[in-house]
Amino acid sequence: MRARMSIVRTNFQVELREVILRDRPEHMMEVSPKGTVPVLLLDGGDVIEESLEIMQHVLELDVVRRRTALDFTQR
Ligand SMILES: N[C@@H](CCC(=O)N[C@@H](CS)C(=O)NCC(=O)O)C(=O)O
Repeated sequence: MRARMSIVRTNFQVELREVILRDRPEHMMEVSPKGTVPVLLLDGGDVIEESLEIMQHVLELDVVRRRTALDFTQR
């Protein structure tokens, strides 16, 4: 839930896939053999498998994005 909340809060675009845990999709198991949710597959192929780490990653990206926007408005 916290991972999803951070994504909603920051408005990052993701492709959200609901998973039925008793019938895990093959692709999910390929990228994350651990088989737990949430799991975030990044554009570059890296995988984040812990909700706390997903949240931290998303919030850090948001800080960078905000700083960049601020720099731009100050020019
Ligand atoms: N520490 C993990 C826990 C993840 C976790 O246990 N997720 C549950 C669903 S909420 C799960 O995938 N369970 C797999 C199972 O029950 O087989 C995190 O916060 O990301």
